[in-house]
Amino acid sequence: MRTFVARTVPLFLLLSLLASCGAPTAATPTTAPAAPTNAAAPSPAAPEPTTATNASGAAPATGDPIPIGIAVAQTSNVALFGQEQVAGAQVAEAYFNQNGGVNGRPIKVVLQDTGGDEAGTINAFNALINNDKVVAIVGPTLSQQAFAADPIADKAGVPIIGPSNTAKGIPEIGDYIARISAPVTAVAPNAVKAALEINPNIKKVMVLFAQNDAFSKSETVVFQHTVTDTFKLDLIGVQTFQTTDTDFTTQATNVLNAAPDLVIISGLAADSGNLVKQLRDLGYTGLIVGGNGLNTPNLFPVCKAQCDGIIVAQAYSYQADTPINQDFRAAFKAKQNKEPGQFSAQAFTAVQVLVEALTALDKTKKLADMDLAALRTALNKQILSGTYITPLGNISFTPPGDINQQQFYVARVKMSADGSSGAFEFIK
Ligand code: 1QQ
Repeated sequence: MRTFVARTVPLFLLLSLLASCGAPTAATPTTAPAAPTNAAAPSPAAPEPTTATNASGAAPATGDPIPIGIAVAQTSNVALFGQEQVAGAQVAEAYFNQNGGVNGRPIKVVLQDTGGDEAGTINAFNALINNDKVVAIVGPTLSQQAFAADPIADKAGVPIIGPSNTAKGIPEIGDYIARISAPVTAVAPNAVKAALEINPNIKKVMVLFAQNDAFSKSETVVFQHTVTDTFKLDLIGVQTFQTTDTDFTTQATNVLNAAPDLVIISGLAADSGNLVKQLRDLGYTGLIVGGNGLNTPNLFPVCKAQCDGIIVAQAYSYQADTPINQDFRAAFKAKQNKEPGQFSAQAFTAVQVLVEALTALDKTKKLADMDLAALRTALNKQILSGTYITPLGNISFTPPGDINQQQFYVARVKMSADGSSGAFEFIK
């Protein structure tokens, strides 16, 4: 059976169809099994056949699944981000398969754990490329890992979509490397601007960054430039740490002695969370801007109540009022019981780009008629030429493979008084 899928079925449409059919309201959106089989029985909430074939309808995908690699950190401290990415990719798999997959054929996300370092990423890439024979890879989690592993995929002619690699120079690694994670230059300055709106009296700024991490080094350059050149503030000190550090007494003491009005941190979640906690414990009361490494709710158990008030720029808001985001948000909440964060939305978007590029490609050149190498090359070209309506907004790619994205946000961490729960509250 071949089903032509013009568009995916927005969940709100499905829900209103169900309501008009008199079916029970689907409070819990149905999700397809990871890899539907040919025996796929219609799910209880599936629309009647007459409505399933309407202009925007599609039957759940069936047949031989198309393997898409997901190489992110499922273990180590970097899994604070990677867990969110796995969740986003799995929601995408279920959602797009439920909505017709790739012209009726399902996708299958194949997970390979990179761990937190470069060697693990290279192993994961090699396994996906050579053993799992994926058509493309979504990954890795860190820019630090991407600089080591992406050249291997590029050489093998396997398209990479970086879901969270924001350092300068990622798309330039090679022709097969693209990203849907907006670069630090596009995102980071928004947080400094928001801090100045909260406290227009900010004069003295102190910057800290993880010197063993490529993203943190790239982001701090942007933050420092924003402080001195864009806003003409006084950069009174720059301090370094390691992503493996747990004791930040030296840095926190130096900050307290310098008495800045604003502290800006570029690091990963565990280290930055501990740094924030120790800064607050020692008595720092000024504003704190965190970079992309503080952009996960998995930060909250690290600094607990002391996370309160951290300002973080975002490339995604779960409140974005578009049909695809409403669908994603509902599907994510049904599965995870919480609002999706940026890393989940970006992983979903990376899978979406692949599904839509594969769908477009299959219409011009049958996927089944290409060998794997030809398919990977044609897919890479297709990825770069498309435009996509995603939870991140309407996106496309620059010729080197960087994302064109319009909309950015700023959030502030709001913690409960006892520090047991928290949320990103959007202020822009
Ligand atoms: C990078 C990042 C990290 C914070 C992603 C988790 O932006 O490594 O580029």
